Amino acid sequence: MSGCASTTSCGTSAPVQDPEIAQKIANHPCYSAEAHQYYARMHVAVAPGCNIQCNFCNRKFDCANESRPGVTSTLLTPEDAFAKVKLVASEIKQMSVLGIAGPGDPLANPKPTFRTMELVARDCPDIKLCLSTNGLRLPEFVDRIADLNVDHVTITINMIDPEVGERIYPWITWRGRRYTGREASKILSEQQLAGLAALTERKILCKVNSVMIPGINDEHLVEVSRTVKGLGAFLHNVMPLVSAPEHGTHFGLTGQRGPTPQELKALQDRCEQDDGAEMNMMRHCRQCRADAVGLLGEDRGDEFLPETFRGREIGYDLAGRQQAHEEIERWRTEVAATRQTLNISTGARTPDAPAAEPVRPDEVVLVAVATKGSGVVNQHFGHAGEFWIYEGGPGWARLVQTRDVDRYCNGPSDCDEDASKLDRTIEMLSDCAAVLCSKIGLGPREALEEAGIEPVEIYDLIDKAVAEVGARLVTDRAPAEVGTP
Ligand code: CLF
Ligand code: SF4
Repeated sequence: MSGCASTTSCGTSAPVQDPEIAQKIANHPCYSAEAHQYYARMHVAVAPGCNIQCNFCNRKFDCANESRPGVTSTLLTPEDAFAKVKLVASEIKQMSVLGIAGPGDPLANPKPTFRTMELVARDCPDIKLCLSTNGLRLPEFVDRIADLNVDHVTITINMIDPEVGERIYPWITWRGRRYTGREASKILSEQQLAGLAALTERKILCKVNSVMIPGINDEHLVEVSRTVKGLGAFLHNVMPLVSAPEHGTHFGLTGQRGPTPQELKALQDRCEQDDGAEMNMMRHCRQCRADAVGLLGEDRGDEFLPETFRGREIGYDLAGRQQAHEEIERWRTEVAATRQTLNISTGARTPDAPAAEPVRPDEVVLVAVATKGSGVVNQHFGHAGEFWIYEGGPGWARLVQTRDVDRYCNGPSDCDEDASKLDRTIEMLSDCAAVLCSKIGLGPREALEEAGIEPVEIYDLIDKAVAEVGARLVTDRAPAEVGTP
């Protein structure tokens, strides 16, 4: 599990000692940062409508409470979605979770949402069901969710104070009436919190998503974190507002900016520190689209267009999937054993080491990693579309963020030539002490060095490489340069 900045606790502190919870998160890529290196999710876009209006949303696009703004998913019927799930399950065997996250609000479209889940639950017993909602209608569907064995529910809670809420939500539609202003936010908040409490009472694992909107709810989100933790939420995912005029949203058109990666990390750190909410924080969200397919950092949706599954008879290879998962688990066990031998902590109490108490060293540096997954530094610097940002230090390798960049190299013809892309990548990594990648060209190597970021060519386990390079850099650097990044 991702996420701790405090010295003693982590993204999965007390709750993961419960074996039942450890089991639930073990192969869920969003609820466990470690699992997201190995397991994939898929979404099916079966829920078009929404019952509220967020100022960061334009209905032409997917729900921005769970998705990257500005992308539009193709809508499916439950039957088509079911066929797609079976096809993806046989092609991408590490796909372990089906999420319904839009493109509107799943619970504003209960029929297609639950029909899809019923079909999948019937024929695909090893797929976890996951749901993401704005929460307005959550209390009325809690029993249905429990009956379907939906084990993971995400509720987007951007405020608990209607005064803050009225700057985010212009209106809601509830029980056939439209509400505006503070009254709208009051109803929304009450419903969200009541739904959360009812779910956690039934031992359904809940994650809360919050969109960080600087100047509107950024300070307030620590209080949100504290409140949802009190109601039993397992994980808090603070995501950055992504706001551009071309998205046509209220915030985009009025110039409301999103946070920088550094501002986002600072808020996430506050939420989990002792003087904040001491909440488990998710650090590896990719704000994926409502029809996303694949590992969190990738989107293989183009391989599964409707013509590949519509009207086809598709079987379900349960035995083949189980075998693939067993292989993944064997590799994870090996990686965990290496960590243990080298005495490296990822800051998490993992299911395989539930009793370990992670202790963050006093001095750490940030290290960026280029990876295609599987726990290994295995990507060329120029091929990376994102970097994973780790805290590295003696015996410490903790994932704290992922950052998108423009792929620098798109093949031999334009590799190492786009200086502006390289400049932007270096700016994005400016607070990192080193970049770990399997290969790097001369141009970017020199540019990184000039910016004071050490390029390290390496092909090894991420945790091992981050801890080793981090330990060396902490020792090499002057005391004034290290500390909490
Ligand atoms: Fe999908 Fe969401 Fe379930 Fe994950 S996504 S419904 S909990 S299976 Fe994950 Fe994607 Fe972030 Fe969501 S990375 S946007 S948190
Ligand atoms: Fe848009 Fe999602 Fe908000 Fe509905 S809940 S208005 S779909 S961002």
